[in-house]
Amino acid sequence: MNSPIVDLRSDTVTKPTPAMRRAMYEAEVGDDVYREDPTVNRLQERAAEIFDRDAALYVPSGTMGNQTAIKVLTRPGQEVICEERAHIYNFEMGMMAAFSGVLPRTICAEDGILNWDLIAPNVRPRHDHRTRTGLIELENTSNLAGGSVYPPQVAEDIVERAHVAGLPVHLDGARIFNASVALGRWVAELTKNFDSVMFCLSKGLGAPVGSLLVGSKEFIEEARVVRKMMGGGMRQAGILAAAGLVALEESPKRLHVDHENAKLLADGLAEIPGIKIDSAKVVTNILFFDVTGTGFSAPEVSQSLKARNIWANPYNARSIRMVTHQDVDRAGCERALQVLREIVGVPRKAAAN
Ligand code: TLP
Repeated sequence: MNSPIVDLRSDTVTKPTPAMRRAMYEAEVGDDVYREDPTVNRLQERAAEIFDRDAALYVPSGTMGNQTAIKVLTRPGQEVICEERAHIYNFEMGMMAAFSGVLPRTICAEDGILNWDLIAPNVRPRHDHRTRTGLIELENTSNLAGGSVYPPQVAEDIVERAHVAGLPVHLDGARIFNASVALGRWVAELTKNFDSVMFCLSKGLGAPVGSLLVGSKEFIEEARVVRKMMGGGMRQAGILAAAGLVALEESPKRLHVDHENAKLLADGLAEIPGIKIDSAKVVTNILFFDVTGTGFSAPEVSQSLKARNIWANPYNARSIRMVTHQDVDRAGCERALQVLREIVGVPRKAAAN
């Protein structure tokens, strides 16, 4: 008999829980472009309350949330400072250039964690010859840096100094609840002075669709216009928002389990000959490991894993990403480790079968 699939490709792959499906079935709906969907309104009010902000806006995806914020907070021809592994730069299809007419100015930082000393030399004030900085963007947790978490004082310091320099700061908080659980701090504390915050319901929180932008009333009103420009006015979206409400209330309580499972994977991987990972750096639900020392490429290992129902994507020729979430349990992670040991423990030819 085939073992069940253990899908470690991303926390985006989760299926709605029975409670979410029930809430979706029972959701009261209306036309959200007229602001008449009571369930969307409730989700937005609840998000604003949890983040201790004036207002929130439901958007179909994290990408739309980030790009909406960039559009509202910048003018064409400006630069956006971000870490070189930032999702807005690498995975949002060049949209900051295509839609907002801005350029990324990327900075490489250890573990994806920027600080003001790294940012300051890259800030370009108004000048007769040089492109001007319009926005600073942080990502917490940092996806491509393996789910790393901003120390709260470092993020606070960046925001404070950016504001002194007259610059807004946007937070890609797709996984801010993972940061909150890892640090034992409320999301409102971790995000308090950012000009805009995007967080996802459809990553670790497990909802099928949707993200939220939170910020001031003025920011959210502008964001509403931009969402409509992008075709993000979703009409009877309460059907989706209902699952989001369940995710927002219930899922943060269980994220520590995903972090424990990621740690279990990281510790197990660190013991497999040829695999390189610093398991001390795995503090949330994402990990990357280098397979070069096994003699196999990352795509080869990924293919062999898939043949045994363990799904994990190669990030490049050398490394593989694994992400834990509500639909993988400890037993699944143990099986992933066992299969990996078998794959890299056999001679190169046999393992490719
Ligand atoms: N991340 C996805 C892929 O796009 C890489 C994943 O599988 O991790 N910000 C961050 C930090 C993200 O990781 C993601 C999605 C987004 C924004 C965009 O969210 P969606 O997919 O809802 O547009």
